[in-house]
Formats: sequence, C-alpha cells, structure tokens
Amino acid sequence: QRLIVDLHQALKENQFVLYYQPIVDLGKNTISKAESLIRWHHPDHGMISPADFIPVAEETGLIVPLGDWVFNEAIGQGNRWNLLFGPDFQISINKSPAQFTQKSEHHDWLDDLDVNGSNFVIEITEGMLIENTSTVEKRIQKYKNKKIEVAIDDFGTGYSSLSYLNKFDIDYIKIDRSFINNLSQGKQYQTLCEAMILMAHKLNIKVIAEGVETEEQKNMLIAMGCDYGQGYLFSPPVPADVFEQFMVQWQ
Ligand code: G
Ligand code: G
Ligand code: MN
Ligand code: NA
Repeated sequence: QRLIVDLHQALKENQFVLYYQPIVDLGKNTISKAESLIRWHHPDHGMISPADFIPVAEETGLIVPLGDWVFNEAIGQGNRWNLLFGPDFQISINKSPAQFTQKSEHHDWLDDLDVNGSNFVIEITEGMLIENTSTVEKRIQKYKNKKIEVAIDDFGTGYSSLSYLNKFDIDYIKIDRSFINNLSQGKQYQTLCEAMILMAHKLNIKVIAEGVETEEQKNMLIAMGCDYGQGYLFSPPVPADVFEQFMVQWQ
C-alpha cells in the first residue's frame, strides 16, 4: 500500500532513472544497441528494482504513465545518442504484458510522434504472443508501421509453441540467460543454443544472447553464429553518462 502511494509520488517527483546495458554486435565487435532498464531512486529506501515495483505498477494501472515516461525518456536519449554514436544505434524498451492489454496513452500519440522508429526495439515476452493474440497483433503492427523493431525477451523459457514466430513480425529473439549460463556445463545446452540460432536465422530473425558473463561463453556464441551478446562480461546496466564513457573506452 505504501508502495502504491510512493509510486504516485515518484512519478510526480521524477524519481525514476533509465539505466542502459550495451548489446554487442559479436561479428563486428561494436556496440550497436542498448537495452533500457528502469530504476527507482526511492528517497528513503534507496534503489528499488523494477522486479519489485513493476508488478505493483501493473496492478494499479500506474504502468501506463510509467511506460509513457520510459518511452519519452528513451526517445530523448535515442535522439542524443544517434548524433553521438551514429544513425544506426538503437535503444530497446521493455514492455510488460499489462502494457499491451491496458489502454495506453502513448499508443495514441505514437502515430503523430516525430521519431525515427528504426532506432528503437520493443522487448516483449513469449507469453504475450500466446495470450490476447489479436490485441498483441495489432500493437505489433502499429510498431512495425512506425519501423520500430520487435524482440522476444527471455526466449526459450516459457512456451513450447513456436508458431508465433511465423505469425508475428519478429526481428530478434533474446536467448534467456539460463541457457547461456549453462553453456560450459555440457553439450546439451550448446545443442539447444545452436538449434535456436539455426531456427531463428532460417526464419530471418536475429539472435541476442543474454547474460554473457565469460569470454568462453562469448567465444562459443561467436562460433555458433549468434548475432549479438549482452551481459556482465561487457557491462552491467549503467546510467547514461557511464554508458557514454563506456562507448568512448570500447576498443
Ligand atoms: O535490470 P533488472 O534485472 O533489475 O530488471 C528486472 C526486470 O524488470 C527485467 O525482467 C526487466 O525486463 C524489467 N524491466 C526493466 N525495465 C523495465 C521497463 O522499463 N518496463 C518494463 N515493463 N519492465 C522493465
Ligand atoms: O527480463 P530481462 O531480460 O529484461 O531482464 C534483464 C535483467 O538481467 C536485468 O535485471 C539485468 O540487470 C540482468 N542482467 C543483465 N546482464 C546479466 C548477466 O550477465 N548476468 C546476470 N545474472 N544478469 C544479467
Ligand atoms: Mn529485456
Ligand atoms: Na532481457
């Protein structure tokens, strides 16, 4: 209850910050994207993880203004970083299921918004493609009309049905970090990753490996033809100014 009151206050007082984690193009060894991850600097409790407040925001409908804040913030950062890092640099934005099913303001202003959509990627989870199919299909189409790309987050964890990969216009799958974690444990996880990459590529979908923590994992992924990597090996999620320093120091 306290958290709900505080969330309202936090929106009013702008206590949220977006952190960014680099996504590395494994073939070129360049940073081509950043995933935006929200943080809450609570005045009394310090940093609160989105894992703790996103569910509350979803239950209370506060996820709508919060999602709009994230979107606006990411667009502002994207415009700046396209000047700094080049016109192809992309920022990815996480969307939770409630943001797809609840009526959200920004989808109304998405149409007349002056953004270069191809500089943004929306990350959604597999589950969203199974439930509320028609709503989600329309939403995805709206993004695609704006040239915004779509990624499936935590791929491989939720559902056995893969038919949605054909049904929806998907640009990326993000292999869940549990698979990457176990890469060096034995042949099985390697086989699974190889199969996911092969399948994705046949469907014209690019692959991002999440939770890359070691050189060994990175090298295995490169050998498998994985397109992108993200994880602590490169950098944890960091504030925008630290991200800019990271970009300067890269290579
Ligand atoms: O970065 P971290 O591990 O704290 O993120 C925890 C979870 O919160 C992740 O599952 C991530 O997808 C989610 N998350 C982070 N930022 C956002 C956001 O801006 N919107 C939504 N809906 N989820 C987010
Ligand atoms: O659900 P989603 O994949 O969006 O969540 C991203 C979360 O994963 C963030 O909380 C981020 O901090 C975390 N993360 C990013 N890189 C790594 C990593 O290399 N290892 C681990 N364990 N977590 C990571
Ligand atoms: Mn994500
Ligand atoms: Na992720």
